[in-house]
Amino acid sequence: MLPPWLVLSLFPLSALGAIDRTFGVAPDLLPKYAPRKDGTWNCLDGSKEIPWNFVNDDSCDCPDGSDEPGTGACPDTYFYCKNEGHTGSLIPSSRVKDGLCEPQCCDGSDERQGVCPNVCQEVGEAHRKKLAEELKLRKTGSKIRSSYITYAQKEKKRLEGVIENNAKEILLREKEYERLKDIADRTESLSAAALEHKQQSPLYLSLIDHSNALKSLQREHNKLLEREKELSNILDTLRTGYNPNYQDMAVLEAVRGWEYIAGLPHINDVGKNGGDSDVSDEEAGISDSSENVEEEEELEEGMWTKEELDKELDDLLKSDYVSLLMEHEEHVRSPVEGSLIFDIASYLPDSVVPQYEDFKDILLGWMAMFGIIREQEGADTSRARQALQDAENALNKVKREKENAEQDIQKIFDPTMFGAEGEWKKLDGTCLEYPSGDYVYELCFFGEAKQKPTKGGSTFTLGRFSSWNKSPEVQVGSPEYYSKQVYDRGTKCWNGPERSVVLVMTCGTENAIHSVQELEKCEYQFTGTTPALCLPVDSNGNGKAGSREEL
Ligand code: MAN
Repeated sequence: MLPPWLVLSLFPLSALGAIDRTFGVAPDLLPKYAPRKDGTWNCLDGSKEIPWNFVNDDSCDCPDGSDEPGTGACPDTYFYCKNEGHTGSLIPSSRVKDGLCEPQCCDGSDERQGVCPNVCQEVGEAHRKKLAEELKLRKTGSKIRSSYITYAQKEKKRLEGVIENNAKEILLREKEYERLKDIADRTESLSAAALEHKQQSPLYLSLIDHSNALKSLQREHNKLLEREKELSNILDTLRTGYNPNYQDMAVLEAVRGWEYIAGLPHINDVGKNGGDSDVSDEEAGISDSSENVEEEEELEEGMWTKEELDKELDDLLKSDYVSLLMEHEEHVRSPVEGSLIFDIASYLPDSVVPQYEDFKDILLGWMAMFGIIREQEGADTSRARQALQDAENALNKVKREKENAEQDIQKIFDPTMFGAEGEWKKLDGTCLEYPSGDYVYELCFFGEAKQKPTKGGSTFTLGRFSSWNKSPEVQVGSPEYYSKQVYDRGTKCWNGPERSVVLVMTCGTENAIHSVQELEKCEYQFTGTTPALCLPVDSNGNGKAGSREEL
């Protein structure tokens, strides 16, 4: 015979008729489910006092239904399943004792005894396994994400370097631009006659003579080089091809002489050691004969080396001598027009020079009109202008580069672009593909999405990156914000909207698209994974604030 205490513990209270008044109460409300000393209890909304034994008696007494947490007798309330071995959950009271096993109540407590089995151990186990796998994925993914952040920081440093160099280059190029502008302005303000006069300067004429002489020397030098090459070939052929048995002293002398000049071994000694009668060009030292004789000679100060001559002489000969003449003028501050009227400016304070120049132009205009002086003819300014234009283009190019680098830096840590930590910058321009049906879908992060037919036909643009998750309730910079990207303004659909894509992403160790669906006509949804969404996991295995579990 079993002792009475054991009999009691083998049967649930309800089976014995004893009612558990706190059955179905969520843990946070448990402290409120206790009777007063006089055996009464207040409904949770405080609207009514009822006897404690009215709680869970399967009859609804409280207006807020709080007296029936475990029976489902009151509508619009919630029942709490403890789900021991897994995690507890709330279900609507309407689903209590409806004869159906709720997946949220794995312990079967929402139904009468014996209706639903308690499967919480298995469900809990599977759930914990899934969580562990997800955690592992998050850990691996977050390491990749960290490398993305490091990349963004390096990219920032690189761009800062670009900006610094550009700033220096801009200063230099601005000076160069001013210098060339001055030359171009001065060239333009010269009359053709005045320019002709200047070009009669002995210094200029001598410079032109030097230039012409250099050009002629260069031409003669090139001819001689050609000639030397041909002669070397003839002598090389003679050296390797003559017959020493004929004892022709004139030939031998010529061969010996050539070998001395070209720094070659005597041909009869070549190949003796190997005993091979066929002498290759390499063995005979023919291929580099010209270099053998070159000895390092000391150059006088300012003289050019052979390499400099090869590389820089052409550029020197292309110099704009008229511009040089103008610069020379500026340098020595010689009179501009050979008349006091053109010279006065150099004696005036800077502040009155502009007014003086205006006055001078008007005066010269009048003098030309009355035939006192000849009308100014445009000097040949095209080269000076071209040089100025080139300098301006080069300056603008560096300025644009600097501006772009500045904008790029801004974007790297902009939460509406590459994230507050710059974690998305690494993916800028990374393209993913996904084949589906008759198309291959392509999406380049922060660029363009495309639909490329595999059986011919034209590719459709599905849109360009326009924003992250646009929902007004989603906070900028939150993980949910970065879980969606919108690409819009694609090719217009026949009788429909412009094509667009919403890319829905979750944390994963790879950047990949996993599905493509056309939810509405020409409105596509891509799903995918990326490490950029794998937030770091702390030592307790939890994500940082705002991680996926907390969404
Ligand atoms: C093309 C594709 C389809 C789209 C139709 C709409 O065939 O872009 O995805 O539904 O056009 O006409």
